[in-house]
Amino acid sequence: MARRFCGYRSRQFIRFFESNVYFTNPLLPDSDYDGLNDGDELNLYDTDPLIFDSDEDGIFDGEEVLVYGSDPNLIDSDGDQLADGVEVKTEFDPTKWDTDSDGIGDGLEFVANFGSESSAELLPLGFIRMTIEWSGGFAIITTNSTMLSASFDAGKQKIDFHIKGTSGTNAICNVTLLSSLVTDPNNLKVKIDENLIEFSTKDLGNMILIQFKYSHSEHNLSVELNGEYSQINTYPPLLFISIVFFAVFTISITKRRKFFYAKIRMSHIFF
Ligand SMILES: [Ca+2]
Ligand SMILES: [Ca+2]
Ligand SMILES: [Ca+2]
Ligand SMILES: [Ca+2]
Repeated sequence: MARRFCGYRSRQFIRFFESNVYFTNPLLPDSDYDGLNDGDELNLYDTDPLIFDSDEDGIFDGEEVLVYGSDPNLIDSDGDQLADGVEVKTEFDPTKWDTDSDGIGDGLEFVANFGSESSAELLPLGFIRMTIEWSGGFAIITTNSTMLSASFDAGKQKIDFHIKGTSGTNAICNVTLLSSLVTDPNNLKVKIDENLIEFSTKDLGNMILIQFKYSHSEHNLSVELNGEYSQINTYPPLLFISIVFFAVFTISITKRRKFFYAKIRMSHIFF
């Protein structure tokens, strides 16, 4: 009876302590639902039991400790200049400075894959927002896919990116661009592995939003803005007009010649 009383008192004490000192929920083992118990967060990992991502790098404390082995209190666990969350969504190891052991750090590899002016941040629900820049423009790509590379082809006026994700799962991608980069929205094309797919656009004033969906596996995506594709579209009408003009001109000359020769022959007959 005394033990039960002590147990009851100690539970009351712990609940009081949780509610008034740590402000955790005394009725929940994991107040912030990040996969780590409140006690372990306080005593083992020194993380905040009320914040699911203590270092704000985009990965829950529980995932950092139990899945990736990264430091839940450090944005960049391996010191390679890439935040742990960005590493996970760009297929680097957040615990290795040089994931593929080729002597080039992940930070530099990231620049090689996405360009020196690119940046990335992790958003809720496993989305990544990547900004790639080039001379005269930029694109913001937001997707739940893992991004492996992205670049802008100035000659073909298209953005290419290589993505992957768990096979069969649904993927969403939004690409936001300056409207001035798109001469005619009707010339926009979105391709997945060189096949055209449906997309929608939204006018955001000086920006245009291009949205499309696909099913995950590993894909090459491209968003074609204008460039050679608009030229190809405008070339056939110009060619057609040129051919018609040439045909009319040739017929006209031929008729004139015939008329001229006929006139000569007629003049021979009459004179
Ligand atoms: Ca927790
Ligand atoms: Ca974190
Ligand atoms: Ca890192
Ligand atoms: Ca490397």
